[in-house]
Amino acid sequence: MSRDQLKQQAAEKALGFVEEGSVVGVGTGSTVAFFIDGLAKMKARIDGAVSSSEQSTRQLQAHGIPVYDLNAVGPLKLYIDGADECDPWDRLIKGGGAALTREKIIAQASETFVCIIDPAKQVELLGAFPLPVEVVPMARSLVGREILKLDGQPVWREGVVTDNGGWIIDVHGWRIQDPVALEARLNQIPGVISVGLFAARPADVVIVGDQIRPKRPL
Ligand code: ABF
Repeated sequence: MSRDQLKQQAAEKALGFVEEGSVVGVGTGSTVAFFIDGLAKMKARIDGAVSSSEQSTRQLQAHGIPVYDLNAVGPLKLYIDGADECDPWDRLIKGGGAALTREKIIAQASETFVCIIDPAKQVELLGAFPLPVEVVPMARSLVGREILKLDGQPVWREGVVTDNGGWIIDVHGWRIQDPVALEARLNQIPGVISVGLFAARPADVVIVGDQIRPKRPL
């Protein structure tokens, strides 16, 4: 089975979590694109969506699914999104698509975060995928220097401007033993908008292909 087929399987399985009449939190990326296509087939049974990116908003609206501002709908029951890496405790690296800040906001606002991935995203230790950090543009060099002090290698994703007007630094070279601590540490650097580690608030459910994956006890 191809990677795309495995992504599509995970996306279709996630449709089973969608409740009648609800507003669904929707992430970003190629796996989520399959989910949005599936959601379109049941659009008469949902109220609408909150979207984590302009890209997903366009796809949702093209299917005629209403997209709401998060402020207008309050806490959500469900958020569905992909990831770049997922460890055995459902902690994630996200942000390869540069949508991490809105993704993090919606994840925090949601009761259940269902992460949909293909098997290649599963790792024992986070960090082989460079960790995205969104920064206020004027803080790029400052944040880069702070990351160097933590033995990371910051690489500016030049030319990319996020939906929030931020810039992205991808941090190479980390093998992340304590993702909760690193997330908290990076969040303290002035100019950091958000960090692509979803460890303090990990996924609640991870679907790999067509399987709901059991979480390893901490
Ligand atoms: C978003 O899309 C991200 O946070 C992550 O970077 C990416 C995963 O993309 P894909 O599903 O295309 O592999 O959810």
